[in-house]
Amino acid sequence: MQPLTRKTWQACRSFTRYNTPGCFLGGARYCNYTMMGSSSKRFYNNGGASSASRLMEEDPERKGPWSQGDKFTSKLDFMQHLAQGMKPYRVMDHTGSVLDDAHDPGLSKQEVTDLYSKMVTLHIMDGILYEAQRQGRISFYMTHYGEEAMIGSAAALLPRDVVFGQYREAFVLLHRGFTVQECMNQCFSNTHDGGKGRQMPVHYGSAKHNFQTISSPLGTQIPQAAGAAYALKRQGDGACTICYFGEGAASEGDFHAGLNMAATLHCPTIFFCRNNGYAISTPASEQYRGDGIAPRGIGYGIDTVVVDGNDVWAVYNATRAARTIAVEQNKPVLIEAKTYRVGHHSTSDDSTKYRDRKEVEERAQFDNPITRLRRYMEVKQWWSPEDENQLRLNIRKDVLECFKSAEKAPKPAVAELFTDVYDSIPTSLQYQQDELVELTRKYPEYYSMDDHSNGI
Ligand SMILES: Cc1ncc(C[n+]2csc(CCOP(=O)(O)OP(=O)(O)O)c2C)c(N)n1
Ligand SMILES: [Mg+2]
Repeated sequence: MQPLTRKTWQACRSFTRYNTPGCFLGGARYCNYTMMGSSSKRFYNNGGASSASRLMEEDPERKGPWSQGDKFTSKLDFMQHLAQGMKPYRVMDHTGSVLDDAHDPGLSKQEVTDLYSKMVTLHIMDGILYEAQRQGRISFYMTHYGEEAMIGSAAALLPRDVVFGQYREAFVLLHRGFTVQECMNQCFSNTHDGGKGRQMPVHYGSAKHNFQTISSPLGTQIPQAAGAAYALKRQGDGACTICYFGEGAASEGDFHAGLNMAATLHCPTIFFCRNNGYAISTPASEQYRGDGIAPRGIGYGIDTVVVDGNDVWAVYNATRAARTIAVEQNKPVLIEAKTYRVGHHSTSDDSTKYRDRKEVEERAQFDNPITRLRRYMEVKQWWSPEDENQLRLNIRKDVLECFKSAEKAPKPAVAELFTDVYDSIPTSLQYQQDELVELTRKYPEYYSMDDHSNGI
């Protein structure tokens, strides 16, 4: 493991074009982070990591629990706060004005309008599927209201980067070309659903789009993303994993296991925390006492940044810079995107029982991430009210067509319940299948197979 020269170190830090106010604070070795008590500024490069032993090399500065930066003090001082605090990085304010032109990612009009169109699509799809659940046409749904700017993270990745989501990340799929029809098929659990109707709605998955299937237990994706990143590093294709989770999931043990594993094994993972202020009915103020989730990343020696999660460009720039760090230096990065969950947690929740309706209305109105990007386009004179009306009309029409077709499609064959896990079906499972067939034949009035393709 070679200490990088000053020149290379500066190159590594070129991402700190974005460093004020949203610089990635890392481990004690290169951030001026007084709580960690170190002034040394050196990156360590694992030199391309070609062998397993090299992949696991130790930090040469560390001897047992001591680091070279350790200095003794005769002052007994219990630290409670970060010396500098962690200010969220922002590119444009809620009027769509860019604060510092050097941070405008400078995407073309086409690229920006495509991104905007995906945000609006997500919003309209959410509205239609949410209402469909209220009408009993699908069993469950979760909206992304207020969190649409997170699509900026998807735009900053490459298709080969592998996504581990929590459940509120359909924006990545839409950005990668997973169609609205495919979303609808999944939510209706119909025969065209890639998951063969075995998952609850919004538990999407797509091998084609490098999107690992969502699983309901919170936090499971976090160590998985670290492990998969380790494998990607060994493959040497220059890909990383991105792992999305809510601030609530960061209370799970898996969060700590995953971050520590990624830090010590030098895994190219972007940990992306969507801090929307609530874990169902538990507000952030009752979830933790620290300054959000970000300080935990620093505690694990991970480069960390806090961003304004309602600013699509802040999310985009931070994720691009994080990807560079992850892939070029084989290191994990933590991004905490601060936002607000405008919708109910899910269709099983009624948030008026634990928060003021007015609070929600104000947040939705004052700082809507979709409106912010629209204003940015208006400032550039790329967008007019007519464009807006036309776009919304077209999207609504397309989404409703997909909805109708998904609702009409038959459900998967019931026999699919027993496939795809074992190479050949074990006796215990065969017994269950035989029992199911027998019951459905005996009580056809309760177990109609009419909606299923190929019946039982
Ligand atoms: C291990 C586990 N515990 C509890 C739950 C129930 N549960 C589902 S979502 C959720 C809140 C998660 O909040 P957060 O991670 O902040 O994500 P958000 O819904 O805000 O996007 C809880 C407690 C679960 N699914 N898994
Ligand atoms: Mg949350």
